[in-house]
Amino acid sequence: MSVKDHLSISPEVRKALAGGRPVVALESTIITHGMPYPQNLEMAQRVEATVRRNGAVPATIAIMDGELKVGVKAKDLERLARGGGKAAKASRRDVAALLVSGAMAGTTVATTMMAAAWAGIRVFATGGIGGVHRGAETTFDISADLEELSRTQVAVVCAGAKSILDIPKTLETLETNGVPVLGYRTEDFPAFWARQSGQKVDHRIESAKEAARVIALQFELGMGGVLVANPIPESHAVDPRAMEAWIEEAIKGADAEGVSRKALTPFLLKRIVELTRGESLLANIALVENNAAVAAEIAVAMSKLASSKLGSRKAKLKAKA
Ligand code: PSU
Ligand code: MN
Repeated sequence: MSVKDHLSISPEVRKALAGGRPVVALESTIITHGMPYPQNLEMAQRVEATVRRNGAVPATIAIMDGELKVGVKAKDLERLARGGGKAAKASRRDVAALLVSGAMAGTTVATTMMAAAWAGIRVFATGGIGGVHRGAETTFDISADLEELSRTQVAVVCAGAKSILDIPKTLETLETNGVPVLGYRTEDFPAFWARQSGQKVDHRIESAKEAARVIALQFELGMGGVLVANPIPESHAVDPRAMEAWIEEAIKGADAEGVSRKALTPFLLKRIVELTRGESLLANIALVENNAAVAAEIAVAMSKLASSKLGSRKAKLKAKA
């Protein structure tokens, strides 16, 4: 049995992959733990439509009914969104246990990357990645997303990392792990709700085609994942100074209530939505959609690149014969 036998890939995604057509993976923790119902469902549906509008097939990944699903059906998307409150949050280490228990779970960035790579999907869109939490020097709370990026050949398009994290330490860990950080039309590493974090990216890229070339080469060289950092649209960015005050308040609340470990990110996100009276939620939805569009463009460029390489290899063989 191969690892692929443990995936339940939808017919549409399977067909697209077999034909070398562009596919974009989407995570589901953002649905189950990142946003309230019904905004989470609306976001998930809109993001899938955005991927399609930009020429790729969406593959939302989740664990349900004892299956690791790659490309969930419309009905299952609704179950995930409605049942979010009761769903588990599946990190890499939870997958086997959840498949045995049959529990419903949203997959984190780390787990979605792993499943995407197993299925043969190379591009993935999310909101923001997990990272090194503030105070990690005492709590050791560093997201499994960073380790996964170091070993799994998937390009993750995100709006940087949330400023609830320690962004310099997050970037430092990505460097240690050998993960290239590409700024999409920016030199600044974005901070999720804000377009800039004050930290620089390693490499600025100007187009989806340029991103596709870097990603394809990184994978040909046998290296791990790539992070594409795409800033939130200007129209939805939140003032970083106001944000910082709300973040500090949310972190204080988590400390006071003793919230830690895997519950911490969902707690902070929820609290910040309350403190910003929904402004952070609107921003979150806008940036995920923006990332989905760029991810689809990159997936299209990667599939063109692969077919032109295949074409020139065939032409060379023909010339030899
Ligand atoms: N970004 C969002 N909303 C989210 C998350 C990221 O805009 O809900 C989720 C992602 O699934 C990410 C996870 O992988 O939070 C990180 O959790 P932790 O810090 O526990 O690793
Ligand atoms: Mn954590």
